[in-house]
Amino acid sequence: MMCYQCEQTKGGVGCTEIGVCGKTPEVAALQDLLIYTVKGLGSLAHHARTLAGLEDQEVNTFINGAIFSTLTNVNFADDRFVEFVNDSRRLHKQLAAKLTSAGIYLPASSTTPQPWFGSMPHPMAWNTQSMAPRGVADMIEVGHQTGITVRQEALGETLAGLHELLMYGLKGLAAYAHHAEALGYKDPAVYADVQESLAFLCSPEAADVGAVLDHCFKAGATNFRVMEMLSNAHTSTFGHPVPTPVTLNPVPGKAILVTGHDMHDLHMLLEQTAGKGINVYTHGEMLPAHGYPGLKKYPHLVGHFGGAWYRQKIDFACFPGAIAVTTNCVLDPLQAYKDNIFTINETGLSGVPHIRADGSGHKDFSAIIKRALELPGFTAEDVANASKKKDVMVGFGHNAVLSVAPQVVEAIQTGRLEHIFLVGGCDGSEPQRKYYSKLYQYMPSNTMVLTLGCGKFRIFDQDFGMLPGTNIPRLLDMGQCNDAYSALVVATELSKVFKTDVNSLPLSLDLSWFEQKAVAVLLTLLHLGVRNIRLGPRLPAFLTPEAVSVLVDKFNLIPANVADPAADMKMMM
Ligand code: SF4
Ligand code: SF3
Repeated sequence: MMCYQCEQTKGGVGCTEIGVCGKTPEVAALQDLLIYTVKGLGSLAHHARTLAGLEDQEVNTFINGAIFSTLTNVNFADDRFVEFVNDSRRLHKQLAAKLTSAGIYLPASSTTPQPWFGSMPHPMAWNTQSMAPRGVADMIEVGHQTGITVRQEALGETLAGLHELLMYGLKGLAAYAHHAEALGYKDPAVYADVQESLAFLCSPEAADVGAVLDHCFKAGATNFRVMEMLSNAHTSTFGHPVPTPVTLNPVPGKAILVTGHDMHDLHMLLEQTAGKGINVYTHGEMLPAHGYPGLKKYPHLVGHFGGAWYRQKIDFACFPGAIAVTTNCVLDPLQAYKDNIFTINETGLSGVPHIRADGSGHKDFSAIIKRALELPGFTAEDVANASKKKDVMVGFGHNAVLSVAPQVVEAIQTGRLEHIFLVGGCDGSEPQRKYYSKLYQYMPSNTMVLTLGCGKFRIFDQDFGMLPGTNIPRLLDMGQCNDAYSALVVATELSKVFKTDVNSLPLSLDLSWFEQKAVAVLLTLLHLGVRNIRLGPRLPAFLTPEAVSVLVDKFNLIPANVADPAADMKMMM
């Protein structure tokens, strides 16, 4: 195997024997094969749209979901990938038949093999081969021929890495689009953009560095629209987030812990648990849910339990109830809680029950509820013995922040607010990430910090006090990683007030990245022309020094100085 799609990749180079995340070489091969086959299906869907105006919603939904399943820490179940690959080939044949019956035939050149597929044919040709493998072992063998190393051999490391940059950006945006779709929000242009990029990656044009970079920034543009769509999906369904204190202290009673990003699942679970004497807690990226009026109205959404995703083996092992995993990040479970955990949507773990939606999108969570009722939950004694923690605040989406914008503007104009930091992105277990914890210690008291993503867990329970002379907290959490959209809305509004551009505001972006959603957000920022972004704790392994230098020259992208956060702070001020 060879995988370098996330920040924690082995030695900052690549996971080759087993993933640091726990991904086995077998699952890695199946994921590579899935991406290969989806490139073929995406190409066909792109041709069907452009040549015949043919739109296939089943294919559109499938492509985004399948891509999402290969994100870091989403799915480790080999049987699910076999199913995805078979579905991709089935949908390909189905769509090809529709084209044929419409009298549309693709030119033979559309399936010309590209050198970066090595000994494999063009993915569109493979998808229609009748003798293609069906069993797990066969698929793993073929999957080994579709990995990154083949592209590196044909394209060189820089261009192969840029192909991956585009693919990872697509993974992030497909995941966000899939969340929005769960709430009934879709944009035909987003499917079209994803599939055009998949077709591009199978075309001779993808041998050109400039063309690949253009597609990367185009993916950033698409992701901006997707984050906006997801933000609208959340706020139209659940209302705009409002500042809300959230307790970190459990309460006595049966319990379910909900982790991941999918608020639609949390909502369905809250509906199905209402009146059953079960308390629901958020974990990880689900914390911002407490700020949404349409979710906080449920009295049995009682609080938040645990920290960032990488602590889940500790948090889940001591949670006395059932655990529902809606999206990333999920890790191979410990025996201590394997019987209590359930995966939903694109997530998957071998040997763990998985809950699917029925034809109408409804998910039956009765198995989770049954397990929660079997388990002890928090006893009065547990609660009495637990150390008491202070509440944390959530709910500072763009609506809430813009409602205090006049005070923020006045504070900037009078010098009471000297600088705003946006410290957004992912968290992780590596020691270098202490940089982010330390960075906050050097922030002068006349500064504010906006957080988003699971990176917030570095400081979410610390008291930063109020901005001098105001009733505005210095620490404002804007939400999940996709709420980078909210941060951009606020930055754009501030730049209008000050009649300047975002790059000239007293604002610094210090981003922590881990997985491919963060790659999509980074591409969006670059597409919008945001400069001087700090990125850490390490630069992506898939970008060679040559590729990094392009981004440094064009956008002044700055590697975070993880060894010296004080120096970084000085530079940002
Ligand atoms: Fe390694 Fe990250 Fe790939 Fe997992 S997802 S195999 S940790 S690079
Ligand atoms: Fe975190 Fe997995 Fe990226 Fe959504 S939950 S920010 S790492």
